[in-house]
Amino acid sequence: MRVLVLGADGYLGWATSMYFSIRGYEVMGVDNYFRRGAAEELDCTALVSSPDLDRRAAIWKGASGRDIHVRIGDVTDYPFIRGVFEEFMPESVIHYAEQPSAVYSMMDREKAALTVRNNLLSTLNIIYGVNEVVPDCHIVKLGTMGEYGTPDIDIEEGWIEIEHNGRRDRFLFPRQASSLYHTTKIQDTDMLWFYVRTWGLRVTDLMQGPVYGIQTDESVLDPRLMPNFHYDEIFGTVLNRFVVQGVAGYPLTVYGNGNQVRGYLNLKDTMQCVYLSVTRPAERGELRVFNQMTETFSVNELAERVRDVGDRMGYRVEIQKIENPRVEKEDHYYNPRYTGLLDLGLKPHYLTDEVLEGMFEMVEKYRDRINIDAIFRGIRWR
Ligand code: USQ
Repeated sequence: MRVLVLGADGYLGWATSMYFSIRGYEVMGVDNYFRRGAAEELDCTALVSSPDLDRRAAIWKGASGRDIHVRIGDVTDYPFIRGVFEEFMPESVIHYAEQPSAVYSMMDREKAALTVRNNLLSTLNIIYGVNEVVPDCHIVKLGTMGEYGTPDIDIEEGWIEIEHNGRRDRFLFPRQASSLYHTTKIQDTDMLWFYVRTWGLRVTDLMQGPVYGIQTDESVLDPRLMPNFHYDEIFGTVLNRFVVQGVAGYPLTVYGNGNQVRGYLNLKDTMQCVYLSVTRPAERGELRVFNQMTETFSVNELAERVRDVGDRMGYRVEIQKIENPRVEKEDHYYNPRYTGLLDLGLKPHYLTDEVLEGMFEMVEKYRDRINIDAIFRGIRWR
């Protein structure tokens, strides 16, 4: 089976490419190196410097004996991506080709415009490419739990039945994001749902929470295959940041009162979830939605876990509550349903102390590369 991974240079994209490749899939990875370039420009490169995709594919071939085909180009360039569809004729396309950072999208007008243009046009071009070239191809789209925001009711898995004035219908669950980036993901979902209804595409939307982790079962084969792990304020997710802060002796940056709750998952579980979605595709004319997370934590709980494990390992980890640079609810109800992927067979890797210890050990190996100045600059939402 042919799987096209768009955004293959990213934290999730490269790990996903190897995950499918080792399982016998023919994989083509596409990227325009947007995040690499932006991270260089903003002086916040990843903890581990990873070779470009062509070189990583060659290292992967040496380590596993398998090929990952690479094409460098921009998914917002329609002739380019249509050409990729014609050449590779994928049966599944995994869409990670988006500007992935909430913080980046809130920095200034240019970055807001880039986020809108990149995320919406890439999604539109994939929809057109699939419909014109491979209409049966299954689109697996990385959405985000942040699309739902933090409503004062239980969060259902994508859909909700509403009874109104004695009649019932099923709708996408209401969404109200707290960054422009998250808002573009809502718009992506709306666009996909429109074309599912209109053209009968098959789509799975994975509403993913913040991911943590630095290794997968494939990346252990060679350190040059590691995911590009960000710990900076712009591209790093909170738990990855906290572990690096713990190693660097930088007080953990808890925003506001730290009661914000999100649904988290291990990078290894992202691989499983995407794989399960590809192997059990949505039907034609179906928008299937899964909430992709395995457990919930408040920021305070994460900080305390990192401090306790770090202290036991001989680090002196402090927690510092700082004024929240974001506009988000700090005290809120949070009760999402996330049973769909478990029903498909997901076997979660929960956040144990051993997992945190493993992260500390990996980060320790690269501590000389930690750029303290990238950890917190205080980029404000308003
Ligand atoms: N936070 C802190 N201190 C920090 C960094 C973050 O307290 O140093 C807090 C944030 O205020 C937020 C929570 O931790 O309440 C999560 O923040 P995050 O930076 O880990 O996650 P977020 O910006 O929401 O975005 C990340 C990924 C994005 C993905 C999203 C899933 O960058 O691509 O879509 O997680 S979710 O949050 O469920 O929407």
